[in-house]
Amino acid sequence: MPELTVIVPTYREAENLPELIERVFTATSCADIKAEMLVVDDNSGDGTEHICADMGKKYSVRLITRKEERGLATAVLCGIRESTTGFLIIMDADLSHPPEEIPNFVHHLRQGADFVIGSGCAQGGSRDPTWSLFQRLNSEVARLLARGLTTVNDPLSGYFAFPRRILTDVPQLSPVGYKIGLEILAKANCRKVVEIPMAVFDRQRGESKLTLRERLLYLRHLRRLYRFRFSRSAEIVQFGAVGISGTGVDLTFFLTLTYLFGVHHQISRALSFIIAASWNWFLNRWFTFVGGRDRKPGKQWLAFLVSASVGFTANWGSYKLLTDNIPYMTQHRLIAFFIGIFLGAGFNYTLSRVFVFRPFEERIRGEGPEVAGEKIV
Ligand SMILES: Nc1nc2c(ncn2[C@@H]2O[C@H](COP(=O)(O)OP(=O)(O)O)[C@@H](O)[C@H]2O)c(=O)[nH]1
Ligand SMILES: [Mg+2]
Repeated sequence: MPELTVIVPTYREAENLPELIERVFTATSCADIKAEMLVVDDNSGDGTEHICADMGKKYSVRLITRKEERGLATAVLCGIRESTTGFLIIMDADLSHPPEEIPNFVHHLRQGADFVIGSGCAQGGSRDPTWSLFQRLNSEVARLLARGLTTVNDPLSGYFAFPRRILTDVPQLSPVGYKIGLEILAKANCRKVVEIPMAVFDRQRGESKLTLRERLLYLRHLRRLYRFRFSRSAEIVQFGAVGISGTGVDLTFFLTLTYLFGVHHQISRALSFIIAASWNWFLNRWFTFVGGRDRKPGKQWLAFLVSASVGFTANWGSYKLLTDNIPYMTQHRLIAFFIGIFLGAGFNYTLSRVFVFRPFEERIRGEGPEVAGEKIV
């Protein structure tokens, strides 16, 4: 029984596969590692089957050809599901991930690591020297954005290994885009994480399969992962950010209507409030609340206007109460102003959360439709 499965997602990698297989098994057998390889191919039609069948005579290579589905993340998930060994390692087929490092990964797994990731960014590693400034910048920003989810230098690497046990308590893996390593790091309880610095090169043969669209999906993926990790605080931060943007809208319309169109200032105040509250409702429906889109828009919009009005009343009312009755506040109106904002936002948030957007508390841990995906273990 092998101890390690090398999962290799492939799409049109026939020209790289023979060398990859040869190098993977040379590396593992030299280090006395019993390994099998699982190639998950999306029906490339480029002779991948023949190569796997041929090399399968000599090495333990298994091919899964997926005919209905395409996509890197789901291919990796399929490989994880189909494998049975205690240790798993995922790598690109394009030889950008040196197979000679596999024994190093296994060494750390045997020492009890929960997650081992190969990194061109860690000290001692290097990335492809031909990268343009834009590519480097892109990678730096992408890594920076993931910082809140993990302490790993380069959680975006596609070369990583872990023991199957860490998936036991993971509710669901459903990466949008392709950063499955980051998904596992963020969702599984990985206490001991090891980074292996290494030289990572771009592919020599074939072309990159990852389109700009998939790279953009990374942002959506990040948002989901932050939501998963920090469900309530992420919600509050998003609600707050939406609120701030709404204040901008409110002010813009108020000034425009009053000074550009000569509308009476009290009427423009009411109008700009409705416009800003509608803006907030829309953004909160789409971004802030997980179950936000479950309800009919019309009724929800009205309900949000009511909750925003209650919030506004609490804001203005507390300001008035404080400045009318407490001499200190009369002298320090700004303090009363911010207390008002705080109370108003608190009312608005609580009402929105309970009555407008999310009636079901159990959605908190991301079991809602937005995060539904494949359950793998
Ligand atoms: N099964 C499968 N593999 C894919 C798909 N897209 C990319 N891959 C494989 O995933 C790995 C990473 O893709 P690659 O094109 O090297 O991305 P890059 O390294 O970011 O340029 C390679 O082994 C690809 O063959 C896909 O849709 N399905
Ligand atoms: Mg690659």
